[in-house]
Amino acid sequence: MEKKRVITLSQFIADEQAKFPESSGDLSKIFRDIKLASKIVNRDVRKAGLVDILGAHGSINVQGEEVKKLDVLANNEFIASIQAGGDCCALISEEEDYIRHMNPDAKYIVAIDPLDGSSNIDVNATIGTIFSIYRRISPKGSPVTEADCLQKGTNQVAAGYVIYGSSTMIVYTTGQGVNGFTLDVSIGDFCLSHPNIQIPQDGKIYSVNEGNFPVIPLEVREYIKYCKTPDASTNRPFSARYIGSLVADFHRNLLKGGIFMYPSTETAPTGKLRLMYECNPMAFILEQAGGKAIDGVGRIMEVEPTELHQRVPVYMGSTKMVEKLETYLNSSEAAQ
Ligand code: AHM
Ligand code: MG
Repeated sequence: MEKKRVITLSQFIADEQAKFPESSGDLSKIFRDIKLASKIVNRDVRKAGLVDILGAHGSINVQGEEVKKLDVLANNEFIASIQAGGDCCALISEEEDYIRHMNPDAKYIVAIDPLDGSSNIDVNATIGTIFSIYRRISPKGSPVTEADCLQKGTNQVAAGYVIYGSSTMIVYTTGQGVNGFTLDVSIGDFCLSHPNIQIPQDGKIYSVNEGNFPVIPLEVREYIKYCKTPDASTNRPFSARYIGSLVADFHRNLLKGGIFMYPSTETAPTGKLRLMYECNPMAFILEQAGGKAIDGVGRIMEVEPTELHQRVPVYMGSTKMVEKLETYLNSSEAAQ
């Protein structure tokens, strides 16, 4: 039997870059840096359950170093790797209050959520890293400005996530479709396992924190009731699946079809998830995979960012499911 050729992430990126002979290769180098950091974070995540052996956060480990929380550690690893690579002029992170300035002569900006869903670490559930890459607006060599870092999602050059699940994967887009690579630990490399991912146009999974049901908008409550109402012709009731870890919930819905919702609540009128680190990258991936991502009014990627840690309500997934939700969001009956 003919052996299937393994395509590694680095090979894939090199092949893609070769299609654009005028490209500088800087973006590929940022991917190299993200790949390296994600392998280190993967190693640390896999050791998370050994906290009693290796030491709890704040304690001193056998090397005499302070044991850091995994999300702080992940933040440090991604920053160190991207900074050392030298192809990024600034980085913004969910873990940091301010813009981190890097090489002023570089042209790319990275936005990152180094370890999303970190409350799931203690219970051994899937977590992830989410990233997106923008081209700076200001000229190279000048100081990076807030406007460089606060660009609309439509300006993303690339976006992706790393999922630390039963296996570790990188899923990313550069605007030419979405591809997924699984880490083969025996060779220490990510190999193409999910070429050209397309989200099913329709699905029967809805993902939402239903504990918030009484405090979310009436229109969304009505849509959730629709998801639960039996109707054989539309495969209802749908299944509720909610891990509480965006990357895990998103990845499942991307492969199987479904809708993920984090609406506004009475105490969090703009929802919980961050535009720059969570919603925009996922929206870019989804649209590239044939899905849809909205904030309840319009396209997520059209939202004008006003601050680094801005939150937005988000509804995203299979196009037909999001469109069905929109009929509720736009219905005047529900609003009364
Ligand atoms: P985090 O950035 O503090 O980890 O929070 C983000 C996480 C997402 O992964 C997940 O979708 C959401 O919070 C779950 O929130 P909730 O527990 O309110 O349902
Ligand atoms: Mg997060």
